[in-house]
Amino acid sequence: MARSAYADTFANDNLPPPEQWPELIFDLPGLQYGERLNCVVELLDRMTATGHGHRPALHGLKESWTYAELQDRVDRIARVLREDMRLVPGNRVLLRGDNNPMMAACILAVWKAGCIAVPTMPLLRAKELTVIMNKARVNATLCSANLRTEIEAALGDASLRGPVVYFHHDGPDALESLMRLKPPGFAAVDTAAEDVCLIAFTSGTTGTPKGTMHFHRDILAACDCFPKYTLQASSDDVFIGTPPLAFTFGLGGLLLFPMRVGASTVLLEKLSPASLLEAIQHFGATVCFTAPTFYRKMTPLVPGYRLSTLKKTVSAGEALPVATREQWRQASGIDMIDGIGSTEMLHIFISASGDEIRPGATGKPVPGYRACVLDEEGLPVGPGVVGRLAVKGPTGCRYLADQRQRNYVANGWNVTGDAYEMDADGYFRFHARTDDMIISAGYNIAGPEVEDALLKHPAVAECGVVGFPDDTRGEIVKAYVVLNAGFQPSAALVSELQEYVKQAIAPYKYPRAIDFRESLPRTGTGKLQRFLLRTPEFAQSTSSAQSAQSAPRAGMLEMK
Ligand code: 3UK
Repeated sequence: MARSAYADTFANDNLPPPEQWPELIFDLPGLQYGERLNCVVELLDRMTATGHGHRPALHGLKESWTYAELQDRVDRIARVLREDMRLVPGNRVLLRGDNNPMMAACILAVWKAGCIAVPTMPLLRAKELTVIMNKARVNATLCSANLRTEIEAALGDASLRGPVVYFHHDGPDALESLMRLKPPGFAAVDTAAEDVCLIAFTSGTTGTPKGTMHFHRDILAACDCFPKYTLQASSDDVFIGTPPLAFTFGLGGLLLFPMRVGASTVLLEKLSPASLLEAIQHFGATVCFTAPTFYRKMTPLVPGYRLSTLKKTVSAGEALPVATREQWRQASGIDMIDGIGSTEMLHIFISASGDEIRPGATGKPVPGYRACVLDEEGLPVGPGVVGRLAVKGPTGCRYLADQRQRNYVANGWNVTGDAYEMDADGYFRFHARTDDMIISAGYNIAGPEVEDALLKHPAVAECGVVGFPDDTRGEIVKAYVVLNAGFQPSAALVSELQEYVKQAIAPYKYPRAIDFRESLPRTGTGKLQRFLLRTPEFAQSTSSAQSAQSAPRAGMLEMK
């Protein structure tokens, strides 16, 4: 391994032992990287060096920066980190901000300064931040002033976690003020390709969050697979979307991928389905990244906007129901690019675009990756058998000091925890998260398949299907349903929905129980919280759909 540039060896010291790493594959010509690599040199400095500096890079609510302007900000922040905050290469910097140009500049500056970014979701509370700070042994924090309350609560005795600098305010100690005092220019630290630059925490529904460690090389490798081969992005593209930069789905889709091809990206916070459509129209966006439920909510609003620039829409985070794909296509004329990615793999590794799309399947391994389905013994199974999805490629899982590394990596394969099936043509079809499979009277039933069927019914806006304890069957299939405007909960509607599912899929899968709700619990990254749907508390909570019709629906990725 090439010499690390890090004076602080914490990250390298806490990598899993080499025998627990996944196998890494670099068999594409575009994935041959040198031993020394700072990804910001490739993503930013190279753009200005090749005459691209005048082109737009980031658009925010109030400002737009060219590549040259972004580079100037990044260099000044890097100086503040090294010269004022006294950080050394290898130190961890906790980052906290909504999606906006300053947050993006901070992430890039941390990398350019040879430090390690630890981005955190804006919705996290002090308790969760403390866990992250302790696990990643954070040395300093850059935080947007509007999010300072939880940081202050988490820091407690601030001296323990090093200096904290706030941006988006105008005091003399603000990051902006410190930046103004700096001379321009900063030479990127000469990091090794295998120096860790990102510790991305999983949104972990259970247990303590896991820190996934990614190298400078991983950042480029993610850019050189999905965006290049599947998305086929170009420098004229204008990216937009909702996932937070602290979630690798958003970091890649809304910052790294556009920069890798010299495109521009729109970074806006607190987007709603209507304001995202408005922003697509206003900025002339061509590529959109968000999660299935957000597309579902945008679909009925599409006719109110001029979206002629929009060419490609990417859906990830959870399975894309066929009904959502069809309705989106009818409304927008665009064939959705579904893709499965994970924090561990950094980004999307199975997907399809254009003529390769097959509704109901996620797609095929993205060039650079390979995938297979494993049985209980860890052996690959043939087409048509449901088993555990396993992938490998140029990126892979390395948890920061975590025993659970052994659960994710087996025999060099990354095992994502998803139940998948490969068909005879090599397309991968999602069934459920492995631990979300419902077992009813001896049958294995995948909740998402039942959700797919229900979502095609005009009354159904959202739904979540889980197993519910039952004395005779072990579990029964239970559906929580959010109704579209104009539909009321009733016993007749329950029977109608049950009948509807029985007509669409094998009748034994129909939901024996249906409960109407005003909204369903989701994570900040847009995932349905199925584990909450399974709790007795949720089952017993009065259906707000019947008692309080006016309660607002919880917005997916609407950071409110
Ligand atoms: C699920 C999907 C079916 C699947 C992510 C794109 O979601 C991301 O990362 P997370 O670590 O979760 C990973 C898990 O989410 N999933 C994601 N996409 C799909 N299931 N179809 C899909 N298209 O269970 C996976 O194991 O939060 C997604 C890019 C970067 C990401 N981090």
